[in-house]
Amino acid sequence: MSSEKIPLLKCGTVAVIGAANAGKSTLVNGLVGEKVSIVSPKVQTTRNRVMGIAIRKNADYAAQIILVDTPGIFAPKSRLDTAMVGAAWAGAEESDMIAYLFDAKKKGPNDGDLKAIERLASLVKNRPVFLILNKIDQIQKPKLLALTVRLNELCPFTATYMISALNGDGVEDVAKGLIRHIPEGDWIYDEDQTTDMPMRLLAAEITREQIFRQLHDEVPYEITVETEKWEDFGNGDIRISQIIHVTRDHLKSIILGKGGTRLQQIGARARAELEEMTGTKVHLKLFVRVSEKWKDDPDYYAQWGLEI
Ligand SMILES: Nc1nc2c(ncn2[C@@H]2O[C@H](COP(=O)(O)OP(=O)(O)OP(=O)(O)O)[C@@H](O)[C@H]2O)c(=O)[nH]1
Ligand SMILES: [Mg+2]
Repeated sequence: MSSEKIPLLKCGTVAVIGAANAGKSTLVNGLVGEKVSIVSPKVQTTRNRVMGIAIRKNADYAAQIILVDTPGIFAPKSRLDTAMVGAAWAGAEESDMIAYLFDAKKKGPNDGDLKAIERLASLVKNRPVFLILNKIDQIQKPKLLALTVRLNELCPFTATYMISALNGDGVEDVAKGLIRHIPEGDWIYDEDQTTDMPMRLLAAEITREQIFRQLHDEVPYEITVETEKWEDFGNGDIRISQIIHVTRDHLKSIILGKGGTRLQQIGARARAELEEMTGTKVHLKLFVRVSEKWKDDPDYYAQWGLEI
């Protein structure tokens, strides 16, 4: 008989929450090892719950970490904001564990952070909550220690980690820490699955990311992207048609740019990324349409599982 030990199966959900721009999506992508959630230097990039699946195996365990990336927690003003913040807290409350990301570059917790931490102090009573100080590539050690003490006074966090989601520093320690607390149990998803997001939505997100990266001021917040058609040709080529919905007419010309050059650049970058993701040739067609009320359209919220 073989004396080889069978690794313990583990599987659980981890909600990744924190203020807008803390680096939540960057961390989720880093743990998954693939881009499942879009990232930009602007706040409120993530608008819905995005699932990313990370797998770690060794002689002792085979763990499936189901990460739920969430929109940033902030004081909501509009209907879309309220739905986004609601989705973030719902993610936290439904998960086995919580990873609370804090941008260590900040002077300290602001009013919004204090409110969030207060809520976490009650959630930590029945599940592990990790404090993850992010962006340590830009900060001095003594400041990190002071911040750790201050935040742990406000909430008895299960553990504190200091990481750079951007360069990967400390990210594997977070993975190990999560696995320690993750329940034993069968895997829920196939080994090769990295997200539950349908390709049509993921493709729309890739284009939306380019708009967040290439356009300024209010423009990214006034758009949404919809994949209208996804056609597979027998030879492996894919044709994707997407509509960029804008709330006002003047935004259309901003997105198009002089002679359509801005839209071309958005399309070129998004296409390159889609080709990398799908491993095939992609033809991407982008249209801009004025849809004044997309933010009030129940279908918009429904496709993302958001409630209004
Ligand atoms: N220097 C530095 N920048 C980082 C780090 N992690 C993330 N960033 C940057 O911070 C910005 C925001 O990152 P995201 O991952 O989009 O942040 P988020 O928390 O998901 O933001 P929302 O979805 O808007 O709530 C991006 O420009 C990232 O490149 C880090 O460890 N160090
Ligand atoms: Mg995000």
